[in-house]
Parts: sequence; C-alpha cells; structure tokens
Amino acid sequence: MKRRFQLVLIKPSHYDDDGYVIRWWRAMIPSNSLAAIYGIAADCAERQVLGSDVAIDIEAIDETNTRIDVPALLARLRRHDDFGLVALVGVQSNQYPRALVIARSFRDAGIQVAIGGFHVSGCLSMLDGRAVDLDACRDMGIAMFAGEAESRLDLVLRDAAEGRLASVYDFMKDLPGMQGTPVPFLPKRYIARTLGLSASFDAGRGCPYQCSFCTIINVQGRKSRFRSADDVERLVRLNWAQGIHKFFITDDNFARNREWEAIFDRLIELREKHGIPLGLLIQVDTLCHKIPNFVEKAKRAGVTRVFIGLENVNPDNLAAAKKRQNKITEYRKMLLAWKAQGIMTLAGYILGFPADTPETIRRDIAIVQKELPLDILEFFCLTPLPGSEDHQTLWNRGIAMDSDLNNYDTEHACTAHIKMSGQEWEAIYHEAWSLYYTPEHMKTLLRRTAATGGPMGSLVKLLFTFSTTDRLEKVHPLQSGILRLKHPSERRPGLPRESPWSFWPRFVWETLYKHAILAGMIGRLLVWKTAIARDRAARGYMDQALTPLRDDEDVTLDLLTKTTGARAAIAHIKKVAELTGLGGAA
Ligand code: B12
Ligand code: SF4
Repeated sequence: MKRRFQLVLIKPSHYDDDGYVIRWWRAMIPSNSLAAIYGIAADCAERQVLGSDVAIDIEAIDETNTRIDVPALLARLRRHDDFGLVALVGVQSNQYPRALVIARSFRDAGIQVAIGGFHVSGCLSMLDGRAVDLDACRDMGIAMFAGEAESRLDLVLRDAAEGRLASVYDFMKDLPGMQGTPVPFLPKRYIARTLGLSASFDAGRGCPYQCSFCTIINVQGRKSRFRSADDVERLVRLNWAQGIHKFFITDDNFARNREWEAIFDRLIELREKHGIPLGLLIQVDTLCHKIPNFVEKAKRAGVTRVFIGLENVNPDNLAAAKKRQNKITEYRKMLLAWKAQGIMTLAGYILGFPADTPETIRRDIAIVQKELPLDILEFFCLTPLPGSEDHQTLWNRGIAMDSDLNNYDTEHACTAHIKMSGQEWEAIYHEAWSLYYTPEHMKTLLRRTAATGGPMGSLVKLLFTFSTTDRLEKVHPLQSGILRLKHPSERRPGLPRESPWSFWPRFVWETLYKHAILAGMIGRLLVWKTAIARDRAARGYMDQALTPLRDDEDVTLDLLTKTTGARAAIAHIKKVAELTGLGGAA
C-alpha cells in the first residue's frame, strides 16, 4: 500500500487591533500565493517526487476565510504517522506573528513546519539574516524558505519526507524563469470561499522601477520574468473547466510585463473566438496609456477593472519616494484613456510622505475628487515594509520603528513622521476614507459612470465596500469580506481570553449593528443609481474631471498649481518645450 504524505498549505491571516484573527465567512480576494504553491505542489504530486510508492495529499487553507482546525489536522497527520509538512505560505510581515502562533501548535506536536513569503524573503534579501525576528523560526525549528518555489519545492518535500528539513533554504540570488512552470491553481471548493468566484495568477514578476517603499523589486527583482501566452491559456482553460472565468492578474505592474501583448492577444482570442467570457482585474503604472494599443487591447481581453499605483498627487512626495515615473501631468490623460473604454479605475494613494500634513492631505483629496476621473481611491499609510529600501535605511541607522510586526499592514504609523505625530497620522488615514467617500462624491462618481457608459452595478458594489469597511470593520478593504467571524480562542497570545458570556452577546450585537448600517448604505446606493440611470440628462453630464484635455490645464487645474512640486514640474515641461521647439501644454 502507498504511503500518503500530508501537505497542509496554510495562508495565515493577521490580528485586528483587538487581537482577534481577521476572518470572514467569504473573503473578498483569493490568495494568489496559495494558488501558486498549490499549483506547484499538485505538479510535484503528479510527478511523484517522493517516489512511486508515496502519494501526496494536499490541503489548502486560507485563514482569511477558513478557521484552522488544529486538532483535526493533527489527528489526520497522526493517522499517517506524522508523515507530512505544514507549509505556511505567502507570509507577509504583518502575518508573521500569527504564522508563528500557528506554527507553534504544530511544532509542539512534533510536526515539521516550513515558512515562505515576503517577510522571510524580504528580510534575507535586505538585512543580516537574523532580522526581523527570524531567530524565532530557528528557535522553534521552522524551516525558512527565501525565494520562489518553482522547481524548488521538490527539494523541500523530499527533505521533509526524510525528516531532515534544513533551517534555511535561500534561493534569493537565483530567481527561476517562469515559462513552462506549473501555473497557479486552486480547486473550485476553495475559490468558492471568496466573493465573486474569481481566480488569480501572476503573469509575470519583477518591476524596472525603484520606488524606495517597495519590497517587490528586492524580492522578485527588477528584470521582467513572465509566463508565456501558452501558460496563460493553460491556466484559463483549467479554470474554465471548473466554471471560473474571472481573474485577478496580480503582477504589480502588468504594463511592464515584457510579454503583455502576446498574453493580451491570446486572451482576446480565447474571449472572441472561443467564447470564454473573461473578466479581468490588472495592476498597472501611470504611464501605461503611452504604450501603443495597451488600453485598447486590455478592453478586448476582458479587463473590467484596473488598479493604478497613483500613490500621491504631490510631485515633491513622489520624488522623495523615488517614484519619478509618476508624472501628475499624465494622470488625467491616463484616467481618461481608461474611462473612454468604460473600464473602472482604482488607485492606491499613500499617506505619510514627508510633505504631507493633515491639511495638505485634505486639500489633495479634494483636488482628486474634483479634477481626476478616478472611480475608487484606496488609502495606505507609508510603511517601512521589511524588504524595502526605506526599511533597510531606517534599520541600519537604528531609527525607531514599531517592534510589533502585526502592525506592518499599511494601516498603522510604524515610524515617526517629520510633520505629524503617530496619532495625527493614523487619524488622517481613517478620516481620508470618509473625506473621499462622501454621499455627494459617490453620486458624482455614479453620474460620471452613467455619462461614460461604464458599469454602474459594479461601481455600486465597489463603493459599498470601500465606503464602509474602514469605518465599520477597522480593516483595509483589501483585507475585507462578508460577515466578519471571530472566536474567543483565536485571540493573540498575551491578551486576556474573554469570557464567552461577554464575548458572544457583544459579537451578535456588533454584527447586527454593522449589518443594519450596511443595509442602509446599499439601499442608498441603489436609490442613487436608479435615479441617475433613469435621468435622461445623466448621459450629458460633464464636470472638470471628465472634461477632455485642454491646453490651459497648467493654469486652471489645482492639481497642477497648488503644490510647489507641481508648479516646478510644469515649469520644467515648458522649459523643455521651449528648448526643443516642441510646443504644447503639460
Ligand atoms: C496579489 C497581492 C495581494 C492580494 C492577494 C494576497 C496574496 N498574497 O495573494 C490582496 C489584494 C488580497 C493583497 C492584500 C494585502 N497585501 Co498584498 N500583495 C499582492 C501582490 C501584488 C502579489 C502577491 C503574489 O501573488 N505574488 C506571487 C506569489 C507567487 O509570490 P509569493 O507570495 O512571494 O510566493 C512565492 C514565494 O514567496 C515562495 N513561497 C511563498 N510561500 C512559501 C511557503 C513555502 C513553504 C515555500 C517552500 C515557498 C513559499 O514561493 C511562491 C511561488 O514562487 C504582492 C506583491 C508581489 N509582487 O508579490 C503584494 C504584497 C504581498 N502585499 C502586501 C501587503 C502589505 C498587503 C496588505 C497588508 C495590504 C492591505 N493593507 O490590505 C493586504 C494583506 C491581506 C492578506 N490577507 O494577504 C505586501 C507585503 C509586504 C511585506 N513585507 O509584508 C506586498 C509584498 C506588496 C508590497 N506593498 O510590498 N495582496
Ligand atoms: S512601480 Fe510598483 S512594483 Fe514597481 S518599484 Fe514602484 S511600487 Fe514597486
């Protein structure tokens, strides 16, 4: 009889400010890290990497939507003589403390545990091999994996099967090619635990830019590595076979994926010739509209939503973060190009750059509302994430940073700011959500969508989530879901365990209260949407954000006149135009 190796893949969540694990009945977004490792592990199982007499059983658990039943998992491992491995997958810095707690329950029972993801990779790439808190893994006997698992998981599984896991597997200096490697995949029973039945894949890794707050370039490199169009077709067909046709392409910047055009062409073929009704979300930079055919092909390939790393509207801030490729003079052109295709735009906006104060942040959000044809704005606190140049600089200079990694979720102030106290910074972060998502502005967004023929129903769903999550759930919408679940036993060690008599009544009351507010919000959004959709005049709606580009923008737009950096940028463009004899406005 075959022995059965038990491979348990766990993607940990992290703790909220009250110390409870963030978990939902249905999470908002699937974990691509989990899908990537599942795909690689399934390939290992198929190739029988542990020998023809050993089968590999794979279980995938995303803690954001599934409670980890440790006793049941231990019992299962026991039935197989503890022949197996618990793999903590895609662990980010904010998830590292939670990952260690999960690991302890298995290590105490003598089960082998390995950990990988951005915390371990980022730290080993930028720091001394021990920071930040990596010795905790050494102390507990958890194997650390830095780098990417493609063609390396075989080795880890073999070592685990022989009971001789190494303390560190470091492949940071040897990043694998992606073409022909196993594609990210999760069986439908797991995907059904996220909203909207959508799968994910990374079509490429690496980004040529050098933003100082970014961890990605130090973990995945600056060279573009990519899957081939054949790989992408394979994974689309695998998912289509289980009825899934919506995808989040997780490349941080798909516009800089060298293979973008071949991939779009193949997706267009699958959509137009083979009838697969693709719906895609992609992430791009602010110069993507300058790539010939990019926006048009995105539309034909099935892109319905695009996430843009806008980050800030003050050029002084962008320069301080070495994000020089972001030209605010291009923002309107780029956003209008997506609007023209009826594609919804979501943008990341970082708060806490050196020139920011609560007043300038309020001013800048008002400028975005008035002058940029953008749908959804997402706020983040500038965070020295382990693995970034910013973190490395602060660490090497011994500058104080929050010692609790759980707070490195881009929602907390983790180091000092020159103009704001930590409290002011976090207060303006929370205020920013309510400043942008006012009833008035949400109606304007619906009007702009009606006027440009965009999908109003989809916008309502997004507005619903983004306008309520921070206020009601105190977590970022990217970490959200439907129906927050909690359990007294999942409180962070060190914090008191609450009595069930107070915990459960409060939980029920909070749930009812939140859902009453949510019902009111969805009701209001639907009333606004219906009224605007029925209004004949709505098609002719026009405002400053939707106005086609004009030559006098540099003197009429606050975006280009209110900050010193913006004025300097315009002056620079005019100077270059004068010198080169090429006229034209910014
Ligand atoms: C898609 C994405 C999301 C998605 C999905 C999450 C996911 N991880 O799939 C969503 C939108 C939900 C999300 C949310 C958040 N994210 Co995010 N996300 C990404 C992004 C862009 C791609 C992730 C991905 O698919 N990578 C490709 C996979 C294959 O790479 P990987 O996870 O590193 O896994 C490989 C290796 O690490 C290794 N490996 C991983 N685990 C293991 C385990 C073992 C045992 C082994 C052997 C190997 C191994 O093998 C894998 C395959 O090669 C990354 C940036 C990036 N380029 O990776 C940011 C990133 C991971 N996110 C980040 C952050 C901060 C967040 C949020 C906290 C933001 C917020 N405030 O909401 C939340 C956290 C929510 C959550 N529950 O995860 C940071 C983490 C930085 C850090 N040092 O911790 C990153 C790096 C971006 C950044 N700003 O720097 N995110
Ligand atoms: S553009 Fe995005 S992925 Fe590229 S370096 Fe900047 S933050 Fe990182």
